[in-house]
Amino acid sequence: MKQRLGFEAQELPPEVILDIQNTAHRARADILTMTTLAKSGHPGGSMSSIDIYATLYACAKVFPGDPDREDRDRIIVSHGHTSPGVYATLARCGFFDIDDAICGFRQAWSPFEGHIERQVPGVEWSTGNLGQGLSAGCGMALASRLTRKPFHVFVCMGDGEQQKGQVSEARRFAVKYGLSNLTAIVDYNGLQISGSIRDVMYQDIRACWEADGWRVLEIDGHDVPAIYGALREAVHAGDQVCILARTVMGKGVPDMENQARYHGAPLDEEAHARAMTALGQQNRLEHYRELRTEARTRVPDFKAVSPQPRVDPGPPREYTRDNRTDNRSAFGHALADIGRNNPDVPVAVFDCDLAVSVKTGAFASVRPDAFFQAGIQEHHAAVAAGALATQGVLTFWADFGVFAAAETYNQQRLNDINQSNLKVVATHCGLDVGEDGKTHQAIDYIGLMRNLHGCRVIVPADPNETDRVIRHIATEPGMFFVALGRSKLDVITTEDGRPLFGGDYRFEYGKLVEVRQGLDIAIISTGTVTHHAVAAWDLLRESGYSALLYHAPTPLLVDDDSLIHAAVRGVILTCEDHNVNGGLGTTVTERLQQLGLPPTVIKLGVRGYQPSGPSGSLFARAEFDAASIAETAKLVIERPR
Ligand SMILES: Cc1ncc(C[n+]2csc(CCOP(=O)(O)OP(=O)(O)O)c2C)c(N)n1
Repeated sequence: MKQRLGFEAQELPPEVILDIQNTAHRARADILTMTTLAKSGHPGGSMSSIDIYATLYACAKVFPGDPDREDRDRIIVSHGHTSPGVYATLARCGFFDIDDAICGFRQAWSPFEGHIERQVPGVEWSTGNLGQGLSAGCGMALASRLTRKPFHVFVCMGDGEQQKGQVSEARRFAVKYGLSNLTAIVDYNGLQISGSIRDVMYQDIRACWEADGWRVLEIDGHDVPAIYGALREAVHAGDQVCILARTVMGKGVPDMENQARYHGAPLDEEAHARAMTALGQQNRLEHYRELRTEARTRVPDFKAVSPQPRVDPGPPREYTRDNRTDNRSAFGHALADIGRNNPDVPVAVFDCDLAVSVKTGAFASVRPDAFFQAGIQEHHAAVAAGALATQGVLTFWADFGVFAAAETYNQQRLNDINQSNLKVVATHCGLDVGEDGKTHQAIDYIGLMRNLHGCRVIVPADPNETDRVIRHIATEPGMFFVALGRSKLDVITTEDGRPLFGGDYRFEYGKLVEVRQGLDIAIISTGTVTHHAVAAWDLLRESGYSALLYHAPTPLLVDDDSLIHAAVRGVILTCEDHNVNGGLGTTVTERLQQLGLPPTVIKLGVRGYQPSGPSGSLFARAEFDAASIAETAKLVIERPR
């Protein structure tokens, strides 16, 4: 199919309309062959969306020969299960060979996964978990503004998908920030897996979009000139437009039309043959079955890119005994410094109605245009920020730990899958949240984030380390989760009173930091608990014992040299303001096992939800305050071995 590159023309010339219609027609056969060959997939919605896809990919500014061109329009398909339709259209537009898509669909050796994947040229965002695409679209629409690269963002969605709450979060955000370069297109086929969208969960889709401030255009979603006309109007409008495209599930094959069962079921081979006849297309099932073995050897070699801009982190701030503060304030100051030092670099900070507590206010004053208040819409904020962070914008999202991890775990998982460079800064983590009580105790974030293969977790000890960590992650591509507590803290010092994380200290991911030396036992602590571990070390010394104390800022990775040095003491005490399962203690135990080292690990940490109260008393209750650490260490040292 020929590319049009833009929506300038008032109308499409007849030969272009015919070209698009032919593409959609051939793509229908591709969809059916792909799904029948794979014996799975979602043909019904693919066929209702296909005229939209064919028109959109033909006319938007996308470049099959250069899929990552910076000024391309972004097309996000939020109902990622319509992958057969997306792959067929992209192939027919020249992004890759249709044979590869048909043969490789849902095969482990190929990128053509069951739900669309960013590794496929032309796919902007991996989706499948419904309801997230519009948020990703908001992030990309913001990227256009912040990077000053004019492009349009189109988000295709299902109608059943409209039931997800995150869709309305994204709608409101788009209106608030005037994202007129964002257009939504809903495939309004009236069906979802369990039947009619009316019966499954009634919703007045048009009214919902309008209530949130969008203008709605209703069209026949199989009429190419009408689709073009609506897209053209939306692209040139100065407001947010949603195109409700009335379609028919399974469109084109009479046996499939309006049948919810074909939402997620392929045709069997006989029905496939009948469908090819109905479509007037050659039945090439056998051909493709044979081609599969050969196709396996020519998987397209394409890697999605997620650029992160270079920033000058600026000189670190140094906190001393005289300026006692909390880690979150140190984060806020470092963030404001980065914003101030890099006026020409696209940066963004997202907040969910907690700026005062998470300390992003200073940044907001320095760079008001780069500060995005998403309201109490964490699912949306996580994805919008995550998508923005794949587009050359240094992006931070700060929130309470309980919302940044547990509340939005699936969104973070998709950010990870999409190779986002998002920097999540989670404050009020652990029992250090204090008086807020159980619902606000983020005591599982290390355990959760350890499942994300690309996300690095950092838990700094004091304001100096926090400052260095924030400047470090601003210069490092990739996704980070930085966990901070709530309390005001003294600066951790060396034995002779110098700030431990000041001077020429350089943060290094995975490296344990030696805080104190000693022989009788090794203590490894993370985050703010290191303060208590230092105090415990003093108590032990008063009792005539000596402990080796390491601080572990990266609880998912501990370096072997330090671990071996600790292991020589025979017993390692791990201390963390986190569930004892899944946190630092787990990492240490596992690594020792892998190294074949015998020492006993005693894990101090959270063993159950705690009540609300001052964090010091909660630490004592959970038995990882200074006195408890020292007491446990003494018992272990004095135990006959
Ligand atoms: C968050 C989430 N919940 C459930 C599913 C499982 N699921 C896949 S498709 C689908 C129905 C989608 O309906 P619709 O958006 O109307 O798409 P269509 O049936 O038109 O293809 C469901 C529930 C999912 N993928 N994501």
